[in-house]
Amino acid sequence: MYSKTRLAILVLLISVLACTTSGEVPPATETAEVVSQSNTSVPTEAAPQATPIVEHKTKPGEIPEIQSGVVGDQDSSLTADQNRAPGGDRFTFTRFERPFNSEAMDIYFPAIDIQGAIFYEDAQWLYSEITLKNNEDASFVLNGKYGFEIDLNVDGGGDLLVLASNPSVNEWSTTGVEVWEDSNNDVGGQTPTVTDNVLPAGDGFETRLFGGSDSPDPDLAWARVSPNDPHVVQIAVKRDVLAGDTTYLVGMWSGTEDLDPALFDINDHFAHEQAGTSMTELEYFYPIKEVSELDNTCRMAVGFQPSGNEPGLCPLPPPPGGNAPEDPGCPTQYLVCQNVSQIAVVIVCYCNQP
Ligand SMILES: [Ca+2]
Ligand SMILES: [Ca+2]
Ligand SMILES: [Ca+2]
Ligand SMILES: [Ca+2]
Repeated sequence: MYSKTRLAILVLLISVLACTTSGEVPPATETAEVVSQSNTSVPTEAAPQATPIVEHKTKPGEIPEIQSGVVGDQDSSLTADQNRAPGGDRFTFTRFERPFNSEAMDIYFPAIDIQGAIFYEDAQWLYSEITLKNNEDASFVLNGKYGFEIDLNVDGGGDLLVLASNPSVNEWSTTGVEVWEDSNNDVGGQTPTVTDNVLPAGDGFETRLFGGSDSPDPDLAWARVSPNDPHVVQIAVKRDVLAGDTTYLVGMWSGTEDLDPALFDINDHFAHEQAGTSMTELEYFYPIKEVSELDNTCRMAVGFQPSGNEPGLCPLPPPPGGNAPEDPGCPTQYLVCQNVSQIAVVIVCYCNQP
């Protein structure tokens, strides 16, 4: 009675440990540049609430050439005219595919429909590059929140959340960028990445490390619209947030109001009946209700070779001639993988589990 579920998954391509070079980023003591947070280089004369000038000492450069991870995600435009997602919305496993309005699901939001993402590292920064749906509409704007969640100790519970709201310019900017931490370790509840039976009263990501007026480091995180593609948002955060860790999981998010640091894990904060689903196959829960206008991806392993059992991990492709490792999110018999690149081995796995 169920139709096919497709989890579009790309797999870690190349693990790049903190790499290279000596001269990429000038030391903080050199040539401090002053950048207004409001992107106005000259304060206007009659601005009663002028944005404070923030002295920035370091900001990200160009995206590194070598990626540390790549992930795909469902394209909900394919079934948007049927007021449903094509797959990938598995609430109990913290997987969302619902770039639609609540209840009616008759408004599709291409600007929050993640198509794929790439993660990069260099000596000073972590970068995510999230591609939203190009709907061939000249009025397209990135008017949502975009970000990534880092699970440092690979236990399934997110530890850091980087969010950028309404990125609008092609220059790196700190405007609208926030970094949140789960200091008391309650994100994920008792069983991280899986809905808890008893909803815990957690406070999600409760500690804001960046984005307020009191940020200790005014250069911690940045975002911009890709200079090459208006459907792509690029976000950078200093790798200082990792506190020296080099092995972690990272997953991507987009959304509007429900992409709220205080609501994590969203599938512990809401019951499935409250949240609904975007998939008509799950008729008891369809349509989406209190959790809407939201999309995310599975998690990439960065800095290590995953075993396949890491919580929230994108399904691994089977080794040549072999079977894929058991994955509770996608039993082996439902895993379909293919190479989608002409120039490299880029394996995409779909989960056809009903
Ligand atoms: Ca998704
Ligand atoms: Ca999507
Ligand atoms: Ca964790
Ligand atoms: Ca917390």
